[in-house]
Amino acid sequence: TKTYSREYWENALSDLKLEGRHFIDGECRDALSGETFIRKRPMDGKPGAVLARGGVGDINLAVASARAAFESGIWRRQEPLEKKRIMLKWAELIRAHAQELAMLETLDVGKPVLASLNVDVRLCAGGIQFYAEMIDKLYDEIAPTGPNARALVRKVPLGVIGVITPWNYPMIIDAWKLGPAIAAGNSVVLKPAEQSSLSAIRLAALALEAGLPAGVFNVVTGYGEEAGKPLALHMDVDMIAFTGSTEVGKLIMGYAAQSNVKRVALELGGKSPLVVFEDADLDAAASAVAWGCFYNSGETCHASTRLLVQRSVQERLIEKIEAVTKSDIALAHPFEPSAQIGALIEEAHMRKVLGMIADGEKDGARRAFGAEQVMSETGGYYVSPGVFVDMTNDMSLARQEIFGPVLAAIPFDTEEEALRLANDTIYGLAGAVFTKDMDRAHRFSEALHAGTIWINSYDMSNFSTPFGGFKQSGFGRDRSVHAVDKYCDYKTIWQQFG
Ligand code: TXE
Repeated sequence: TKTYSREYWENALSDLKLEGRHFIDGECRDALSGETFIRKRPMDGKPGAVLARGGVGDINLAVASARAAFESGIWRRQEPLEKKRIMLKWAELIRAHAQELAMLETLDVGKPVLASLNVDVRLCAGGIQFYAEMIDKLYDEIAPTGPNARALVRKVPLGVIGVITPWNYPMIIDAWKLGPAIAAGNSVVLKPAEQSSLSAIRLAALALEAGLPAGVFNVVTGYGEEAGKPLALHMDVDMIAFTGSTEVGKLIMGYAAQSNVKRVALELGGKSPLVVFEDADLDAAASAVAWGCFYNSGETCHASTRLLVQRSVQERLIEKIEAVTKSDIALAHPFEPSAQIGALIEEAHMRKVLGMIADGEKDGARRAFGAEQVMSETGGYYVSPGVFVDMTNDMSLARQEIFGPVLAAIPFDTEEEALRLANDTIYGLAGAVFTKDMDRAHRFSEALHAGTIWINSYDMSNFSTPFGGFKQSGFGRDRSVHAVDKYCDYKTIWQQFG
C-alpha cells in the first residue's frame, strides 16, 4: 500500500531517534569508559547507531541495580495482579510502538521491515503477554507428609538473570527470556548482540514506562568478550540464559563453572534435517523447504538447511524449490514492500558465508542455483538463496552451520538410511518429515533426535510449545509454560505441629 512504500520508511527513519546508551537502573547511561562503537547498517553499509561500549564496570553497575531491585522486593513481592497489569501494559506499549521497533530491528538486522513489523514485533509483544497472563496462575504445592507436618513446596525466583542474546531475531528471543524471567519475579541484565542492541534498549524504556520498577530490567550494550564475559563470570548473577553459537555456549558453561556455579540455559546452533519421502506432497514440501531454509536469509538456528530427499524425487523436488524460491521469496532492499528477505547481518558474516560456499564447491558440492553475492552496488550485504545438490552428509556444506541462505540436498534410498543421515549431526534442534504414510511419519518423528519435529510442515509454532535443542544445540527450553521453571527454584518449608 501507499502507506508502506519505501519512501514512507525512509521518511520515518529520518525522524527516528537512535538511542544507543545502556539502560541501567531506569536511566540511559554512557559507558563508564566513555567509549562507543558504530554499527554499520546491513541494508547499505552506511554508519548507523552509535552504541555504548560496555565493560566490566558497566556490568557491575547493572548487576548491582538488578540485585538491589530484587532484594528490595519491589517487583517479586508485588501483588500478582499488579505485576500482570504492568506486564500487559508493557506488551501494549510494544504494540503501540510497533513501527518504530520494526525500523530499529531492520536497521540493525537488515531483514525486511514488514517482516520486523508483522513477525518480530508481534511475537515479542505476544511473548510478553503470554507470560504476563501466567503471573496469577502460578501455584505452589503442598507435599504429602504425615498428619503432624505440613511441607510447602514454594517456587521462588532465582534472583539476577543475565541474558545474552544473538542478532538474528533480537526482539523475539528477548521476549522468550525476559517474559518468563520477569514474570517469575527475577531481575534481568540483558547483553544484546553488538550487532543488534537498539530494540533491546527501547524495550527496556517501554517496560519502565509500563510501570516495571527501575533495576528490574537493565541493558548493557557492547561486545561479547568485553561485556558478555564479565556478566557470565559475575559472582552475583544467578543464571545465564544464552542464545548464540555452540562455541560461545561452551564458553558460557566454563564461565559458570569458574565463577559461582550459576545455572545456564543454552539455545545454540543447528543443522536441521528436512526429510522428504517419494510419496510426499512435493509442492507442500518444496514450499516448506524454501521458506524453512531461506526465511530471514537463513539466519535462523532451526533453519531446514539439510534436505534429505528420496533419490527418485530429488530432481523434481529441486525444480519445485527453485520455482518457489524465485516466485515467492523476493530478495530486495528491506524497505521495499516486495522484500521477503533482505541483507545478511554484516560484511564479515557475508564473507564467512561466501567462504563456506567456496569451500563447499571445492569439496565437490554441485550448485543447482543461487548462493551468490548480489546487490553489491547498494553497499549492503546480500546473498541470494541457493541450493547444492547430490551432496553427501560428510561434505562441509552439510555439516557446518552456515547461517546464510544455503540448502544442502542429500539423496537417500531407504528409510533406515534417511534416519541415520538425519541423526548424523552434532546438533539436535529441529527436523521434519514429509510423507503421506502416517505410520512412517510417527515412527520417524520418535526416532529423530531433536527438540522439535514437524510432520508435513516446517517452522509452525506458537507460545504454547517449548523450543530448544538436544545434543550440541543446547538445553533448557524457551517458550511455553515450562520456560518459567528454569528461572525458579523449589524451596521447601517444613512445619511440624500438633
Ligand atoms: O554468535 P555468538 P555470532 C551461530 C551462527 C553464526 C555464528 C556466529 O552459525 O554464524 O553463531 O555468530 C555474545 N562471552 N549463531 O558470532 O558469538 C555476543 O556478544 C559472553 C546461532 O554472532 O555466539 C552475542 O551477544 N558472551 C545462533 C551472543 O554472545 C559472548 C544465533 C551470541 O554471539 C562471548 C547467532 C563471550 N566470550 C549465531 N562471545 C542461534 N542459536 O540462533 C560472544 N558473546
